[in-house]
Amino acid sequence: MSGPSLGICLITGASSGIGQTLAQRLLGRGYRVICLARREARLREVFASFGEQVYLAAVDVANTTSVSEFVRALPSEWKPVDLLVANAGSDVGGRRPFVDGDANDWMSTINTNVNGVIQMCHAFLPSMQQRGCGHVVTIGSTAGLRAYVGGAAYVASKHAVKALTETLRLELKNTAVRITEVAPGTVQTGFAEARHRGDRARADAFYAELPAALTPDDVANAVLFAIDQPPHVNIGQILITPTLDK
Ligand code: 8X3
Repeated sequence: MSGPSLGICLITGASSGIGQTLAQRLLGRGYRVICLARREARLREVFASFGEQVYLAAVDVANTTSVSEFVRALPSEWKPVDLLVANAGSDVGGRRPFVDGDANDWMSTINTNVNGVIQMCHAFLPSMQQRGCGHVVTIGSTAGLRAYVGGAAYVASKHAVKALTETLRLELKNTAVRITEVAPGTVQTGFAEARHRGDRARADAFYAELPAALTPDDVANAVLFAIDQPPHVNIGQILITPTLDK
């Protein structure tokens, strides 16, 4: 992906937060970007000014039918994806003790955060391997490195993202396809509000408790650093935390 050729990127969870910021940064560099999210109206609003440089699609990465229909409908000129960023993630109903939460919420988190990554990698890695190029970036979390009380499914899901990324790295050994996990600490986005089902006050209180949080641009910087390396350099993992919360 590095060098002069401007390829095709695909970002899941592109309608807000890290995904939106990263998509805009890549578009600003001239890449063509496939932006996926569940909220089609929001995608259209955010990326209205980018015309044919973007391909927008309403996709729920946790849903096998949704993903397979998207892949089938993707026009051939958009199919050779050079950079896949498996960013979509959620923690709806999280940050509470396991037994107090709803088992459906825990399973939904696993579906989005783990099965979503599996589906996207499974759909786009074969073409990268055949073409002998490409880069997969998974968005993990510090929750993939250490557990915390109230993390239940989210911690499990991000440990799985880390493990999946490491395994794929081994399986992609001796290919030119690169794979990177970017693992941020808390990033201030709409993530906490979604976790609390639109309770803005709870979300604001969560971020207010932290000495500082990361911004989506901080995470985008890490992704860009990984893809900007020369082709023989694979950045395996980037851990980013707020300086005051190391
Ligand atoms: C980090 C999630 O809970 O710190 O991936 O916002 S949280």
